[in-house]
Amino acid sequence: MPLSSAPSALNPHRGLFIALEGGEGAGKSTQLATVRDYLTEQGFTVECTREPGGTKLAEQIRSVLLTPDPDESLCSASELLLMYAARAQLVNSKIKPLLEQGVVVISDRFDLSTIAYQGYGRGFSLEQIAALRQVAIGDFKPDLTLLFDVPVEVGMTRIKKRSAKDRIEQSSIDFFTRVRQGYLEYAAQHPDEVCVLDATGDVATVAQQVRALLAQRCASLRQQ
Ligand code: T5A
Repeated sequence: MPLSSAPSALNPHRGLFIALEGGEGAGKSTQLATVRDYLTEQGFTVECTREPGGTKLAEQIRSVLLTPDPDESLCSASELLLMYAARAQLVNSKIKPLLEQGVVVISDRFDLSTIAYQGYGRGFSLEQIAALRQVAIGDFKPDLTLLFDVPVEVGMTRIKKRSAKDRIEQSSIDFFTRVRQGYLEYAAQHPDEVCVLDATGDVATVAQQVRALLAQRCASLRQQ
């Protein structure tokens, strides 16, 4: 069943776009299943995607972004530009067409990751990021963003058992501390766009918070 929310000024589509955000090991990918299952149970047609990636070409860009290369390091400007190249591809070739069909699209990360990682983390200004965003996706933005927040050390402990870290996961604790600060500052400034969830509890406890939040938000979105 397509979601019956009215087209908004920013997303002139009939579907709904939900982004999941958070630092490394925050549990986004784990909770994506909770969001998908809850909305499917409510009768919505749901598609999941991820960033960077989500289409054949964007997945190729993801590989360039995340695969460590001992011979040549990717400079920060290339990293930023490639994030937006992947995003433009995903939004235009996949997300917008799905929304036009009334599908609910859930993305594991979206534009707020760029503000947190490339902005607060790498040091690009929010004005530089806004200019690139405008080129890549115009005014397109999620209808709802769920920010899974955990202290950096908690997230790092969760991903420690991974055999190999990707290129960005190899960054310093200081970098991830700035990323978390970026997420929390943006959320505090945009409470209508971003819902912050305390993701330090176990998987079941966080899932319970997610379902409660969605129950509340779906009711209000249906009334729009
Ligand atoms: N990036 C991305 C940018 O720099 N700029 C951008 O614009 C974009 C879009 C993507 C990388 O790219 C960067 C950010 C990232 O560094 P990725 O592989 O997609 O790389 O990595 P992440 O999205 O960071 O995925 P992670 O797996 O690291 O984090 P998740 O998805 O938040 O965590 P999840 O669910 O995989 O869980 C991690 C571990 O913790 C356990 C899980 O079982 C798993 O083992 N776990 C819990 N343990 C205890 N309690 C809980 N509540 C738990 N929830 C999960």
